[in-house]
Amino acid sequence: REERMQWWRDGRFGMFVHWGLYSGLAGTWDGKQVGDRGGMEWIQQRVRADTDAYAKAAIPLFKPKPGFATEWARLAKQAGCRYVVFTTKHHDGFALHDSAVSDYDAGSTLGRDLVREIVDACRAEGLRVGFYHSVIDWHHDQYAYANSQQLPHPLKGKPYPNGQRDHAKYVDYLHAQVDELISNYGPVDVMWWDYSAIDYQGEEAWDAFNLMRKVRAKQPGVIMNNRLFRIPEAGWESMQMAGISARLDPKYGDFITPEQHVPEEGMPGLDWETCMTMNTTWGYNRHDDAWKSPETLVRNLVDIVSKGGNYLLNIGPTGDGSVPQESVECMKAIGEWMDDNSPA
Ligand code: FUL
Repeated sequence: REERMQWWRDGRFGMFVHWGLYSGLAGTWDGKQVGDRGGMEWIQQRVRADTDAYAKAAIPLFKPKPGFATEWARLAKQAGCRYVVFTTKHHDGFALHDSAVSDYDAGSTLGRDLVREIVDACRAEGLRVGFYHSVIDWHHDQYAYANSQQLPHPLKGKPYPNGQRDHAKYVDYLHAQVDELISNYGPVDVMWWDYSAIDYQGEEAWDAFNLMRKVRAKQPGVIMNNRLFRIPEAGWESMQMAGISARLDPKYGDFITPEQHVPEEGMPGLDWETCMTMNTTWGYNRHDDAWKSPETLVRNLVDIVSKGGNYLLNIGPTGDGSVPQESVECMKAIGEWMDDNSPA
């Protein structure tokens, strides 16, 4: 474990990318602005759309331009990132690779394998690559989920709030797609799982230990986060609360993932990575103008690194894969700061 963590501990700074069907919708539904704050990768939920209505509206707006991935990879490189973690599938269920087990994917709808394009572009810049993969899936017909449920516990009223489901079928599907991802794209450096509900997690929900075992069998060097589990032993509270002292039994993952905050005292003795947005959304929202300044982002980076953590800073490209200008400027400013402050 020490050995496989080394590049990541040394790397310190990574670029997160949230990109999928929601990116094209850009925070607008049915001609109306959905909101100017919060995670717009959840737009399907926010407007309570079913997967068909969502797909119908979003697919025509998701039009990746040629070479988009090279732009991302160069930006990450220029900013001083050592790795890129991107959404292979978010909660909406749309997969960016060419999947044999689904037609809700880039292969079937666009005739492209966007995971391959992104992986190739990152490797060309010498960056390590991680897959964010959602275990939540609002598309799969055997996934137990109800659109009318209150956030943030989509599975309240489980086991089958939306009618009897054969959950084992969803688990097979999840494992099959993950197998494609770990088999067909060369070395995968990080598996970034996302995420488990309080009463729906781990073994019961995802056959999680098996899933982790299968990934490790094909990718011996991979490191994985802790989000298949939502228990104290897996450092769960650290996701939402600042300043708590977390635990992480390595059987639940290699690192802890505080979201949108920096633990006050760091997490002594543990591997942790703060993931953060540059405005308030992960997936692109053209109405969100709450951008952090480059100074704030540099200060966060310094703060995190001085406390022994990693910083995974998010960009939310638009439906054609362009990076918002504000994000480009922030990333470049961080890169300049790095250049000015690294040993010659
Ligand atoms: C959360 C997700 O629900 C958000 O949409 C985002 O992906 C964030 C990094 O993790 O749990």
